[in-house]
Amino acid sequence: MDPLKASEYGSFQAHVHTAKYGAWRKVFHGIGIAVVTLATLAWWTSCLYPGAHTEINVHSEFSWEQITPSQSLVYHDCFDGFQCARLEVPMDYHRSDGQGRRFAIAITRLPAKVPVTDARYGGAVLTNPGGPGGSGVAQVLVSGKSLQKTVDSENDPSIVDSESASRDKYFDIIGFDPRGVNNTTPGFSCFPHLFAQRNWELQVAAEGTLGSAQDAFWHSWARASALNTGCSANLSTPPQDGEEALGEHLNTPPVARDMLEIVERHGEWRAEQGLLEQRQQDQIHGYDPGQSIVARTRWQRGQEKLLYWGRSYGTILGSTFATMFPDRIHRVVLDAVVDADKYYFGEGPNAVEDADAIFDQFTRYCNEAGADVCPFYAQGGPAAIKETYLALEDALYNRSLPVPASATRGPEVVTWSDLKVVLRIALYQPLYGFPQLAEIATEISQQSGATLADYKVKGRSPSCPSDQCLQAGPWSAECQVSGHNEAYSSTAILCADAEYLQDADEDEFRRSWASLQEDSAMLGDYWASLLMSCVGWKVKPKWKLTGPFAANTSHPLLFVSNTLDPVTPLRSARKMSENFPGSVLLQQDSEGHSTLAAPSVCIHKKIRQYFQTGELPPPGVVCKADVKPILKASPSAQKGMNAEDRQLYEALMEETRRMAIPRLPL
Ligand SMILES: *[C@@H]1O[C@H](CO)[C@@H](O)[C@H](O)[C@H]1NC(C)=O
Ligand SMILES: *[C@@H]1O[C@H](CO)[C@@H](O)[C@H](O)[C@H]1NC(C)=O
Ligand SMILES: *[C@@H]1O[C@H](CO)[C@@H](O)[C@H](O)[C@H]1NC(C)=O
Ligand SMILES: CC(=O)N[C@H]1CO[C@H](CO)[C@@H](O)[C@@H]1O
Repeated sequence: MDPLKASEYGSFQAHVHTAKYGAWRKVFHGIGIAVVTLATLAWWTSCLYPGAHTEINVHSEFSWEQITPSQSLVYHDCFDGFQCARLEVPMDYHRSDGQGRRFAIAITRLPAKVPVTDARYGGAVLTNPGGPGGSGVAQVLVSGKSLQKTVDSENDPSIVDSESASRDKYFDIIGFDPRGVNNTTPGFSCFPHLFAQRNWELQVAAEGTLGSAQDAFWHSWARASALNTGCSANLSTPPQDGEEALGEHLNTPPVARDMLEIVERHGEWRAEQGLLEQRQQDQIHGYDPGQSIVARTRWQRGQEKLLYWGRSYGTILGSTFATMFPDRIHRVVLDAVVDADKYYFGEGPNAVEDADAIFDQFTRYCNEAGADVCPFYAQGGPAAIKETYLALEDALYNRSLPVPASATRGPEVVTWSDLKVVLRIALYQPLYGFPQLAEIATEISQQSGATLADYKVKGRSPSCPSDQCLQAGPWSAECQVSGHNEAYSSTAILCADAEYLQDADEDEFRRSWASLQEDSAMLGDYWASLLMSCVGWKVKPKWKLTGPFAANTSHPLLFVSNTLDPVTPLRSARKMSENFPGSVLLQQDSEGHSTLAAPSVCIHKKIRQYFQTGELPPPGVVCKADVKPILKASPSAQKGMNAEDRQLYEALMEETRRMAIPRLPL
């Protein structure tokens, strides 16, 4: 398991606005306050109103159970301005009798700014936020508007002239929860109830991550075995003889097939809307002999094509789809590109090969910014800063830091593993994480762990079992709270995709761990802990691909990656692009994970161009990021911006702030 998930530190922003140092803090000021309120609320809500349904109903009337799953897309208003549907798909697409268990895929649509019947309607862009195990529904709720801002025409859709009608495109954004994730049913849990899960997680965190101590290896190994043996046994047991076992159908290829189903059903739905609109127009204006609305909304049955934007693990989903259905590609953006051979089969260089270079950037920026802005500044240049940091890690390794109780929390101990979490966030999201690392490392070097302790505590979410759960008993449906098993969904999907990880024995594991440590002193232990999360997992997926992940697609893919990415190195993007002839790799010159690491108007305008016209940038284009971590936004970058670019920049900056804490590995 990932022993110290970032989610346990979910509300670090809370402290940012009270921090003592540096100009960077202003950038995050606004969101800091919002998160304090949320974190406090969540704590009380979970103990006063146990169970997700109560929590959701406090805020809105909508709950997914209100929707009856169906084999066509039937949308219902939900979440204030969105539409939701539950699409029934077979668990096993290869089952020939048409019987068997089914998933109800949860789908949320942010409607396009024009009706689907409008000539300027561009289609539905499916998204995946990464993970594995990330919720596309949550992504659209949180980031849908920002994604739409990038892909949509920058022109105001309310102004229509003949030129705009043939030029400007506006898109739906559709997020879905993959099998095993969040609102898609049936779900699963590895624990009898949430209370047991939280207790487990506290112990995992207290024991420390791989590399944190001599005995950490066996602690982690034993925990992985205990968790996975039971959980995978549950997942590979069908509810009745002859029925499908959930765990055998959670891997990526069937999810790609689900995407095709969504795309087809969207075509069907669009055609229905077209027919209704045509009838209405005919009534008002007289019969249109050309039936132009029907014509342009027609369902191209069996030929509907995909529009997609996937990040990180979402690029695995995208390249898997492109391999399986190469003639169904219309627009596909793969952002923070994972090497499919490495992910599925463990073949090729380590994912973390560039991670330490990002840490080196931290020392450079900190040095350049100076002591006024970067509290961790040390005289002697970047090398001195690095040395100071490594010495700090070493000191913490043998001596955790005691942190006495404060007005808001109990006593805590701050450990080497805790600092490693802060470091990981810094490497994934430098814009936010570098300043945080500088602040916390400085405090620790002054023998204070208060900020880090606050951070740990605020990220925890204790949970009392609900009355219904207590009555129905452990493992009952009443004790399952959807949306709380993200980390375990992640494991279930990863271990089914990367079957080779299930079989690794101790020696093999120690070898790959050593190789990861060699490639990255900063992130090697963390990555090894992910690989270890499949120890004892025993579920064989039913539908799997052997590769290669490569194809000639009906429209070329657009790959996007950062110059330095901690877990999806540029090298992977180059390789994947070679596997898909005609595709282009667009490079964002920044450090961090995915385009969310830093705003780049240049990148997003290229992505917009691709969605608007299908046109790819020429090979070799490198776009600058508009902001550098620790150093402030480069004034020259923004000076050249017109009003529209400026707006896009603000939206991207907002998005970067929102995504400041990566919860899942990919
Ligand atoms: C921690 O303590 C052990 C045992 O005393 C010692 O061998 C090791 O070098 C120490 N590690 C660090 C990083 O100081
Ligand atoms: C699950 O989906 C709900 C919306 O139904 C969303 O509010 C929540 O954040 C999602 N949970 C996760 C862990 O993504
Ligand atoms: C793509 O098409 C070319 C030309 O027909 C062929 O040589 C190549 O093997 C194809 N690539 C893939 C990945 O299918
Ligand atoms: C849903 C399910 O199958 N739960 C089972 C998981 O494993 C425990 C412990 O073996 C069983 O008691 C549950 O019924």
